[in-house]
Amino acid sequence: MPPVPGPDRSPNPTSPASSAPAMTLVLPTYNERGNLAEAIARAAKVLDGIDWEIIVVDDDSPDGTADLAKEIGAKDHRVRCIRRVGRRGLAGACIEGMLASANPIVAVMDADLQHDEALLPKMYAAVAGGTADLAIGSRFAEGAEIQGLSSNRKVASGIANTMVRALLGVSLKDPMSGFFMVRREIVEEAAPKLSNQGFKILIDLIASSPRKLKVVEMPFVFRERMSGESKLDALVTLEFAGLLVSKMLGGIVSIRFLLFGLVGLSGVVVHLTTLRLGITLGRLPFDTAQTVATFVAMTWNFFLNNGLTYRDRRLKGWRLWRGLASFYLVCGVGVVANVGVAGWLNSMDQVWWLAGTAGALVGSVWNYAASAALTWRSR
Ligand SMILES: Nc1nc2c(ncn2[C@@H]2O[C@H](COP(=O)(O)OP(=O)(O)O)[C@@H](O)[C@H]2O)c(=O)[nH]1
Ligand SMILES: [Mg+2]
Repeated sequence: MPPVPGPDRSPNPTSPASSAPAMTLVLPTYNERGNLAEAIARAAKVLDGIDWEIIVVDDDSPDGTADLAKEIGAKDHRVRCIRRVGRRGLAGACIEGMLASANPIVAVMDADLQHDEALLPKMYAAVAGGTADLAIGSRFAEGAEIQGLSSNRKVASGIANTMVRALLGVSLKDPMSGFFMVRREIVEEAAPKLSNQGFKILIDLIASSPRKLKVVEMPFVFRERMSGESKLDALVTLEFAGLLVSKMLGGIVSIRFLLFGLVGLSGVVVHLTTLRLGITLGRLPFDTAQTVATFVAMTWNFFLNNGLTYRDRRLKGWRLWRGLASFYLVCGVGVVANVGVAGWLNSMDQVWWLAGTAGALVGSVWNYAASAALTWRSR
């Protein structure tokens, strides 16, 4: 019987010829079945001569991207796949992939062939050679180009870029690139502060890093997507605004809490509108109208939080209805806390609006904490 070939590991990491540091390339995927094999083949080709591995981080794509990744991995052990079930999110996927690496250098690249893999060896040379801690594939540096981006997204991207640069005081041309290579140590250091939510990992990494990083930007041509569609939508933009505010506040307040607060404010508007309609149009007595308005607002908050604040853990099917019931329960207790605190402060001769606000704040914090633990607890 012929000997079974071992995993293809070229060059042999134990051979003296390869004292150069090994590199892990993370490919986050969601429904990239049509692109993944080509992306891996192209990366493998340009990385020839470097000791590399690829980690595909797939969020249980319905198109079976993870199966394909594992088929490829069965033939080439340098390719691995993390299949995440019940979770969604690009930033979280990138972090998880990088933290699964044991190599001194890690990189992230889109799997849809929009990023030019030819940049990888240059990034590697900069990071492995010590000229940079972080090498960024830049869509906006001198010589770069973006193919086929709609003019809407060009404008949106430009505005977001300017905002980020101003708010975070970075001078990068493309702080929101999803294509970069970095010493793993830097990711490990920043990891506890990184936000799993949202789309923008690079800017978070830079903002969360405790030290000043040596950064190089390398221009490339951002190609059009080969197959499938973009997962970036309006909600991503909102999440991104949340990330900016959260970072500006020094990371004390999470994106989730900010979004939860935003939803809560919209709930107040819904409550007051319903109350007014109930009294004027419905001719309901105040107490009845108030009860109806409370339930309408709670239901509104629940569905909005489920779609936005917790969209990475969105409840579906029977879990949705169980979640709604637990949310009513949580908010019910929240009202008691709210009224209790407000009444107590008011009775101590505090200003009425201060007492009211403090009560509402305590109620909101309770609602947030309790619904995180009960309604949207991670599975
Ligand atoms: N694991 C994971 N990957 C994602 C998710 N959303 C997007 N991706 C991947 O991230 C990369 C960039 O996403 P894409 O939708 O092309 O963003 P765009 O290029 O900015 O339009 C692609 O490889 C996607 O498959 C997600 O929720 N989870
Ligand atoms: Mg893309």
